[in-house]
Amino acid sequence: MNLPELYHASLHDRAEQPALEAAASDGTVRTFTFGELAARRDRMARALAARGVRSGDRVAFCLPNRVAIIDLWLAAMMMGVIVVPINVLYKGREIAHIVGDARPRAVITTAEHAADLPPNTAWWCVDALERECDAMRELDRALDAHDRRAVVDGEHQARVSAVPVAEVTSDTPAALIYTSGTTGLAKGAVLTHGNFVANARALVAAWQITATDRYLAALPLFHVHGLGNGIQCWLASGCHMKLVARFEHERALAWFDAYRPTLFFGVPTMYVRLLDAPPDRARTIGAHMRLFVSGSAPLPAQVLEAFRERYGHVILERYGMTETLMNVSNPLEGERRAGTVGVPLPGVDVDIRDESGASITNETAGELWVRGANVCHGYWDRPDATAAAFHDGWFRTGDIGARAADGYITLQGRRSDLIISGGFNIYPREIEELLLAEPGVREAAVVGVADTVRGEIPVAYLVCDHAPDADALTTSLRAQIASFKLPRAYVRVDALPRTALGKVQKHLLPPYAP
Ligand code: MCA
Ligand code: AMP
Repeated sequence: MNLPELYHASLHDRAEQPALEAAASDGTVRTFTFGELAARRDRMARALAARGVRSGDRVAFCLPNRVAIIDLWLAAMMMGVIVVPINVLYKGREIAHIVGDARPRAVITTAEHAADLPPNTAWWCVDALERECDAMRELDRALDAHDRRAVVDGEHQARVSAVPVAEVTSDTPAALIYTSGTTGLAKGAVLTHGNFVANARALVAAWQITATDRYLAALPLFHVHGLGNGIQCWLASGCHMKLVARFEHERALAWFDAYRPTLFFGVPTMYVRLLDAPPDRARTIGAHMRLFVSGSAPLPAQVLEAFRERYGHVILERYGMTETLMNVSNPLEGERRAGTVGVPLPGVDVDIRDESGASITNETAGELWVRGANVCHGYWDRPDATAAAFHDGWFRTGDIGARAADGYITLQGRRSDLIISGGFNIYPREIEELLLAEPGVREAAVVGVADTVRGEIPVAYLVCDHAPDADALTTSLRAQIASFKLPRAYVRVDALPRTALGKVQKHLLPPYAP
């Protein structure tokens, strides 16, 4: 099955049903029906086709959450176009790598963010695209009121052009989503229509999402948690969604009060923020909620417990990756066990392997290998990285975990030294390389330090000629990388602890005390 087929029951069979509450192009919050979304999809497809976009092309977006991303996604899926999401917090260097690798026709972004694009990057202004689609709607209306054929002259030809539809199968790539390896250089996971369909179906069934649900979407749509889980579960189930530009903890409670969602997906940092709610308000919110889901980073057991006390709900924790979408989930019915990610989703095989690649059958920890229709086919233009990650149809996640006798899986760490802060990934190597380019820095090691709100925060240990000037380093780095990657502290050390072979032993660095 491809994605347009998955969406058909919502977009066409429920055309009159309210589908989405979000800011329109004029900034006012309004509700769109599924039928309106299908019409917006068609206009966006025509606008893209008029710009020369064809099946197999890549189109990137670098935007905070807004309806245009949904229009783009729906149009691209129908046209066989591959969407390349870019984190809106990224800066020129980070974007340049993605754009250079994916070679999209253009990046759809705002005039403000266009300033962060590397020089000579083709970009289309999202506001101009939306205005063009709105004008198309007006023209369509005018044409419908008159005799279409009579007014179609050369100028109008493009605007009344046919909606471009391509042949799309479950193996057609739907998105290239960039995720870093230990080198810090991001690779594009090629996720197909079939991957998204398998993931959406598994989650809708496992979490029993129905058309009566109301989903509050505050996760960014440029990562798979928001895009692969949120958007796909919404469209697959035909439920109602409220889309906000981004999670703002000062406003989140007001959204819950006014919208009365039944469903929320978040990263642990969002749940920590929600714990600030006064108890009465939290109880009222909890009374109309059905399900809170957490993922992208470990949910501390004490947050799960504090949230249960405050909201009367046990957060359901699940585990996934960009390359695989969702693999493992705590059950909707039955025990949601704190500190564990639950059991493999239907259709997903999880095997725990030792260093030699042999299956571990007792409760000893090993690397999680996964297999299923949810797992990507490989990395864009990187046969070497694809070959290293896949073995006999299994994908090596790099995550370390153990399976209890009753099947529950507990994650214990990662093979790489990835830091996850607020649900965003940080590869120490990338920051270390930038620090080494700073004057006076001779050696650098970046580590994740525990933080109650963000889970982990990056801290840099430096061997340098002079005491590090934190402000100067921050100013320099801020221009080069997303703000969530900035080290929160710089610690000067005489030397980095190293093995006889010269490898830095980060666990032997002095503990950081703020
Ligand atoms: C954070 N900032 C943002 C956004 N999020 N800016 C624009 N758009 C965003 N979406 C910036 C702020 O401007 C600020 O920048 C800094 O981040 C911290 O913001 P603050 O308001 O203090 O945020 P918070 O209350 O601490 O919450 C942060 C957050 C954010 C909203 C939880 O970390 C977030 O959206 N995380 C979600 C990440 C995600 O979707 N991960 C899924 C990856 P400054 O520092 O310059 O002031 S997919 C994945 O991992 C796998 C597959 C999986 O299993 O899901
Ligand atoms: P990404 O590289 O953005 O695809 O992030 C995927 C990584 O996030 C996984 O490999 C895990 O290390 C981590 N992750 C996702 N969900 C969880 C979870 N529930 N608990 C711990 N780590 C998680």
